[in-house]
Amino acid sequence: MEKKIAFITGATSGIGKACAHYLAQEGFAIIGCGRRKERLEQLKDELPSGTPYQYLVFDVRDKQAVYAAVDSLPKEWQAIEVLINNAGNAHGLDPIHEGSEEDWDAMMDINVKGLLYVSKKIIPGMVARKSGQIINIGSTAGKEVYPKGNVYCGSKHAVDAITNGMRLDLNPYGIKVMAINPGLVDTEFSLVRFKGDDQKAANVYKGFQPLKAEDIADVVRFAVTRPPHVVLADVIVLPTAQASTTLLNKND
Ligand code: NDP
Ligand code: 8X3
Repeated sequence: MEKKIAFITGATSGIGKACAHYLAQEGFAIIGCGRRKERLEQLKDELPSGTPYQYLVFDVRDKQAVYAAVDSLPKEWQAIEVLINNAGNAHGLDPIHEGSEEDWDAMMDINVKGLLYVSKKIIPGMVARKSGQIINIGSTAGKEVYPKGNVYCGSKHAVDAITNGMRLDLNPYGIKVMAINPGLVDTEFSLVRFKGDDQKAANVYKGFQPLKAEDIADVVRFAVTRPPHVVLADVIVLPTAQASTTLLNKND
Protein backbone atom coordinates (compact mmCIF):
# COMPACT_ATOMS: atom_id res chain seq x y z
CA MET A 1 0.00 0.00 0.00
CA GLU A 2 1.51 3.31 -1.07
CA LYS A 3 -0.78 5.40 1.07
CA LYS A 4 -0.53 5.53 4.84
CA ILE A 5 -3.23 3.45 6.50
CA ALA A 6 -5.59 4.78 9.17
CA PHE A 7 -7.58 2.29 11.26
CA ILE A 8 -10.65 3.94 12.77
CA THR A 9 -12.97 2.28 15.29
CA GLY A 10 -16.53 3.57 15.45
CA ALA A 11 -16.48 4.75 11.83
CA THR A 12 -20.23 4.19 11.35
CA SER A 13 -21.25 7.44 12.99
CA GLY A 14 -20.27 10.76 14.54
CA ILE A 15 -16.63 11.51 15.23
CA GLY A 16 -15.23 8.30 13.74
CA LYS A 17 -17.10 8.72 10.49
CA ALA A 18 -15.97 12.36 10.20
CA CYS A 19 -12.38 11.22 10.84
CA ALA A 20 -12.68 8.70 7.98
CA HIS A 21 -13.71 11.53 5.65
CA TYR A 22 -11.05 13.98 6.76
CA LEU A 23 -8.20 11.47 6.73
CA ALA A 24 -9.28 10.17 3.31
CA GLN A 25 -9.15 13.78 2.07
CA GLU A 26 -5.65 13.93 3.53
CA GLY A 27 -4.63 10.95 1.37
CA PHE A 28 -4.90 8.12 3.88
CA ALA A 29 -6.18 4.64 3.06
CA ILE A 30 -9.02 3.92 5.47
CA ILE A 31 -9.98 0.88 7.51
CA GLY A 32 -13.40 1.64 8.99
CA CYS A 33 -14.74 -0.46 11.88
CA GLY A 34 -18.03 -0.86 13.70
CA ARG A 35 -20.93 -3.25 14.21
CA ARG A 36 -23.28 -1.77 11.60
CA LYS A 37 -22.10 -3.41 8.40
CA GLU A 38 -24.47 -1.54 6.09
CA ARG A 39 -23.10 1.80 7.26
CA LEU A 40 -19.54 0.62 6.72
CA GLU A 41 -20.47 -0.51 3.21
CA GLN A 42 -22.11 2.85 2.54
CA LEU A 43 -19.04 4.72 3.75
CA LYS A 44 -17.08 3.35 0.80
CA ASP A 45 -19.36 5.27 -1.60
CA GLU A 46 -19.20 8.43 0.47
CA LEU A 47 -15.42 8.72 0.75
CA PRO A 48 -13.50 10.67 -1.93
CA SER A 49 -13.30 8.51 -5.04
CA GLY A 50 -10.10 6.52 -5.26
CA THR A 51 -9.74 6.17 -1.49
CA PRO A 52 -8.45 2.68 -0.74
CA TYR A 53 -10.96 1.34 1.78
CA GLN A 54 -11.53 -1.78 3.83
CA TYR A 55 -14.08 -2.33 6.52
CA LEU A 56 -14.16 -4.67 9.48
CA VAL A 57 -17.34 -5.59 11.31
CA PHE A 58 -16.83 -6.46 14.97
CA ASP A 59 -17.97 -5.64 18.46
CA VAL A 60 -14.98 -4.28 20.39
CA ARG A 61 -16.21 -6.19 23.46
CA ASP A 62 -15.58 -9.49 21.73
CA LYS A 63 -11.84 -10.08 22.04
CA GLN A 64 -11.76 -13.03 19.63
CA ALA A 65 -13.81 -11.12 17.05
CA VAL A 66 -11.44 -8.14 17.30
CA TYR A 67 -8.40 -10.36 16.82
CA ALA A 68 -9.94 -12.36 13.96
CA ALA A 69 -11.02 -9.18 12.17
CA VAL A 70 -7.57 -7.61 12.33
CA ASP A 71 -5.99 -10.91 11.26
CA SER A 72 -8.31 -11.02 8.24
CA LEU A 73 -6.78 -7.88 6.74
CA PRO A 74 -4.97 -8.50 3.46
CA LYS A 75 -1.20 -8.36 3.81
CA GLU A 76 -0.90 -4.97 2.12
CA TRP A 77 -3.30 -3.53 4.69
CA GLN A 78 -1.42 -4.67 7.76
CA ALA A 79 1.10 -1.84 8.22
CA ILE A 80 -1.27 0.46 10.09
CA GLU A 81 0.26 3.89 10.61
CA VAL A 82 -2.59 5.63 12.43
CA LEU A 83 -4.90 4.01 14.98
CA ILE A 84 -7.89 6.04 16.11
CA ASN A 85 -9.48 4.42 19.13
CA ASN A 86 -12.82 6.16 18.94
CA ALA A 87 -15.53 3.51 19.44
CA GLY A 88 -17.42 4.20 22.62
CA ASN A 89 -20.51 5.63 24.18
CA ALA A 90 -22.18 6.55 27.44
CA HIS A 91 -24.96 4.21 28.53
CA GLY A 92 -27.41 5.81 30.94
CA LEU A 93 -27.17 8.89 33.17
CA ASP A 94 -28.13 7.79 36.66
CA PRO A 95 -26.99 8.39 40.21
CA ILE A 96 -24.63 5.65 41.30
CA HIS A 97 -27.22 3.88 43.47
CA GLU A 98 -29.64 3.63 40.54
CA GLY A 99 -27.28 2.72 37.70
CA SER A 100 -27.70 -0.61 35.96
CA GLU A 101 -25.03 -3.28 35.80
CA GLU A 102 -25.72 -3.67 32.07
CA ASP A 103 -24.87 -0.02 31.48
CA TRP A 104 -21.77 -0.24 33.67
CA ASP A 105 -20.60 -3.36 31.84
CA ALA A 106 -21.18 -1.74 28.46
CA MET A 107 -19.16 1.36 29.30
CA MET A 108 -16.22 -0.43 30.88
CA ASP A 109 -16.22 -3.22 28.28
CA ILE A 110 -16.51 -0.95 25.24
CA ASN A 111 -14.74 2.27 26.22
CA VAL A 112 -11.89 0.68 28.16
CA LYS A 113 -11.45 -3.01 27.38
CA GLY A 114 -12.46 -2.65 23.73
CA LEU A 115 -9.84 0.05 23.27
CA LEU A 116 -7.28 -2.29 24.83
CA TYR A 117 -8.19 -5.28 22.64
CA VAL A 118 -7.90 -3.25 19.44
CA SER A 119 -4.63 -1.69 20.62
CA LYS A 120 -3.23 -5.09 21.59
CA LYS A 121 -3.59 -6.29 18.00
CA ILE A 122 -2.26 -3.18 16.30
CA ILE A 123 0.51 -1.80 18.50
CA PRO A 124 2.99 -4.70 18.07
CA GLY A 125 3.26 -3.96 14.33
CA MET A 126 3.95 -0.31 15.12
CA VAL A 127 6.62 -1.34 17.62
CA ALA A 128 8.26 -3.66 15.08
CA ARG A 129 8.25 -0.91 12.46
CA LYS A 130 9.20 1.78 15.01
CA SER A 131 6.50 3.94 13.49
CA GLY A 132 2.94 4.84 14.26
CA GLN A 133 0.45 7.29 15.70
CA ILE A 134 -2.30 6.43 18.15
CA ILE A 135 -5.14 8.79 18.92
CA ASN A 136 -7.43 7.82 21.77
CA ILE A 137 -10.69 9.75 21.82
CA GLY A 138 -11.11 10.58 25.49
CA SER A 139 -13.51 13.19 26.82
CA THR A 140 -13.84 16.07 29.21
CA ALA A 141 -15.44 13.26 31.24
CA GLY A 142 -11.91 11.85 31.52
CA LYS A 143 -10.69 15.07 33.10
CA GLU A 144 -13.62 15.90 35.39
CA VAL A 145 -16.51 14.06 36.99
CA TYR A 146 -20.07 15.37 36.73
CA PRO A 147 -23.23 14.37 38.61
CA LYS A 148 -24.63 11.04 37.35
CA GLY A 149 -21.59 10.66 35.10
CA ASN A 150 -19.96 8.24 37.59
CA VAL A 151 -19.12 5.16 35.48
CA TYR A 152 -18.88 6.90 32.10
CA CYS A 153 -16.46 9.38 33.69
CA GLY A 154 -14.62 6.43 35.24
CA SER A 155 -14.26 4.80 31.83
CA LYS A 156 -12.92 7.99 30.28
CA HIS A 157 -10.55 8.61 33.22
CA ALA A 158 -9.25 5.11 32.50
CA VAL A 159 -8.75 6.07 28.85
CA ASP A 160 -6.82 9.15 30.04
CA ALA A 161 -4.52 7.04 32.22
CA ILE A 162 -4.08 4.32 29.61
CA THR A 163 -3.19 6.94 26.99
CA ASN A 164 -0.51 8.38 29.27
CA GLY A 165 0.78 4.88 29.97
CA MET A 166 0.91 4.07 26.25
CA ARG A 167 2.90 7.24 25.63
CA LEU A 168 5.48 6.24 28.25
CA ASP A 169 5.82 2.65 27.06
CA LEU A 170 5.90 3.44 23.35
CA ASN A 171 8.27 6.39 23.64
CA PRO A 172 11.38 4.25 22.89
CA TYR A 173 9.85 3.25 19.55
CA GLY A 174 9.05 6.74 18.30
CA ILE A 175 5.31 6.06 18.35
CA LYS A 176 3.16 9.13 18.91
CA VAL A 177 0.39 8.68 21.46
CA MET A 178 -2.29 11.35 21.65
CA ALA A 179 -5.54 12.03 23.43
CA ILE A 180 -8.21 14.26 22.01
CA ASN A 181 -10.82 15.05 24.63
CA PRO A 182 -14.02 16.58 23.31
CA GLY A 183 -16.69 18.41 25.22
CA LEU A 184 -20.27 18.26 23.92
CA VAL A 185 -20.44 17.04 20.32
CA ASP A 186 -23.79 16.61 18.57
CA THR A 187 -23.62 13.01 17.33
CA GLU A 188 -25.60 9.85 18.09
CA PHE A 189 -23.88 9.86 21.50
CA SER A 190 -26.88 11.13 23.49
CA LEU A 191 -29.31 8.97 21.52
CA VAL A 192 -27.31 5.96 22.68
CA ARG A 193 -26.96 7.30 26.23
CA PHE A 194 -30.74 7.77 26.49
CA LYS A 195 -31.54 4.50 24.70
CA GLY A 196 -33.17 5.99 21.63
CA ASP A 197 -35.15 8.78 23.36
CA ASP A 198 -34.92 11.49 20.66
CA GLN A 199 -36.35 14.22 22.87
CA LYS A 200 -33.93 13.69 25.73
CA ALA A 201 -31.05 13.44 23.30
CA ALA A 202 -32.00 16.65 21.46
CA ASN A 203 -32.30 18.54 24.77
CA VAL A 204 -28.62 17.98 25.50
CA TYR A 205 -27.68 20.17 22.53
CA LYS A 206 -30.45 22.78 22.84
CA GLY A 207 -29.83 26.43 23.66
CA PHE A 208 -26.16 26.61 22.62
CA GLN A 209 -23.98 25.67 19.70
CA PRO A 210 -22.42 22.27 20.32
CA LEU A 211 -19.39 20.95 18.50
CA LYS A 212 -19.93 19.00 15.29
CA ALA A 213 -18.17 15.69 14.66
CA GLU A 214 -16.20 17.51 11.95
CA ASP A 215 -14.75 19.92 14.54
CA ILE A 216 -13.09 16.97 16.25
CA ALA A 217 -12.07 15.33 12.97
CA ASP A 218 -10.38 18.59 12.05
CA VAL A 219 -8.22 18.38 15.17
CA VAL A 220 -7.48 14.71 14.44
CA ARG A 221 -6.42 15.66 10.92
CA PHE A 222 -4.18 18.40 12.31
CA ALA A 223 -2.70 15.98 14.87
CA VAL A 224 -1.76 13.28 12.37
CA THR A 225 -0.25 15.70 9.87
CA ARG A 226 2.26 17.30 12.25
CA PRO A 227 5.94 16.84 11.44
CA PRO A 228 7.66 13.79 12.98
CA HIS A 229 9.04 15.72 15.96
CA VAL A 230 5.64 17.12 17.08
CA VAL A 231 3.00 15.28 19.11
CA LEU A 232 -0.32 16.73 20.28
CA ALA A 233 -0.17 14.75 23.50
CA ASP A 234 -3.37 15.87 25.18
CA VAL A 235 -5.94 18.23 23.72
CA ILE A 236 -9.29 19.39 25.15
CA VAL A 237 -11.76 20.75 22.60
CA LEU A 238 -14.88 22.52 23.87
CA PRO A 239 -17.79 24.34 22.32
CA THR A 240 -17.32 28.02 23.14
CA ALA A 241 -20.46 27.92 25.29
CA GLN A 242 -18.96 25.23 27.52
CA ALA A 243 -16.44 26.05 30.27
CA SER A 244 -16.46 22.69 32.04
CA THR A 245 -18.55 19.52 32.11
CA THR A 246 -21.08 21.33 34.33
CA LEU A 247 -20.81 24.97 33.28
CA LEU A 248 -22.65 25.57 30.04
CA ASN A 249 -23.90 28.94 28.83
CA LYS A 250 -27.35 27.93 27.56
CA ASN A 251 -29.81 30.56 26.39
CA ASP A 252 -33.01 28.72 27.24
P1 NDP B 1 -21.69 7.98 18.15
O1 NDP B 1 -22.71 7.25 18.96
O2 NDP B 1 -22.16 8.82 17.04
O3 NDP B 1 -20.60 6.95 17.59
C1 NDP B 1 -20.11 5.89 18.39
C2 NDP B 1 -19.35 4.93 17.50
O4 NDP B 1 -18.81 3.89 18.34
C3 NDP B 1 -20.23 4.28 16.46
O5 NDP B 1 -19.57 4.24 15.22
C4 NDP B 1 -20.45 2.87 16.99
O6 NDP B 1 -20.53 1.94 15.92
C5 NDP B 1 -19.14 2.63 17.77
N1 NDP B 1 -19.37 1.63 18.81
C6 NDP B 1 -20.13 1.77 19.92
N2 NDP B 1 -20.17 0.61 20.61
C7 NDP B 1 -19.40 -0.26 19.90
C8 NDP B 1 -19.06 -1.63 20.09
N3 NDP B 1 -19.52 -2.34 21.13
N4 NDP B 1 -18.25 -2.24 19.18
C9 NDP B 1 -17.79 -1.53 18.12
N5 NDP B 1 -18.07 -0.25 17.89
C10 NDP B 1 -18.88 0.38 18.77
O7 NDP B 1 -20.87 8.86 19.21
P2 NDP B 1 -19.58 9.83 19.06
O8 NDP B 1 -19.12 9.90 17.68
O9 NDP B 1 -19.91 11.06 19.77
O10 NDP B 1 -18.56 9.03 19.99
C11 NDP B 1 -17.27 8.66 19.56
C12 NDP B 1 -16.33 8.75 20.75
O11 NDP B 1 -16.27 10.09 21.21
C13 NDP B 1 -16.74 7.92 21.96
O12 NDP B 1 -15.59 7.30 22.50
C14 NDP B 1 -17.29 8.95 22.92
O13 NDP B 1 -17.19 8.54 24.26
C15 NDP B 1 -16.39 10.13 22.60
N6 NDP B 1 -16.90 11.43 23.01
C16 NDP B 1 -18.10 11.90 22.52
C17 NDP B 1 -18.54 13.14 22.92
C18 NDP B 1 -19.87 13.69 22.51
O14 NDP B 1 -20.35 14.65 23.14
N7 NDP B 1 -20.48 13.18 21.45
C19 NDP B 1 -17.73 14.00 23.80
C20 NDP B 1 -16.53 13.39 24.27
C21 NDP B 1 -16.12 12.17 23.85
P3 NDP B 1 -21.61 0.75 15.83
O15 NDP B 1 -22.80 1.16 16.64
O16 NDP B 1 -21.87 0.60 14.38
O17 NDP B 1 -20.88 -0.42 16.41
C1 8X3 C 1 -19.15 13.08 26.19
C2 8X3 C 1 -19.38 14.43 26.76
O1 8X3 C 1 -20.21 15.70 28.83
O2 8X3 C 1 -21.64 13.97 27.93
O3 8X3 C 1 -17.98 12.50 26.66
O4 8X3 C 1 -19.64 13.39 29.11
S1 8X3 C 1 -20.24 14.35 28.22
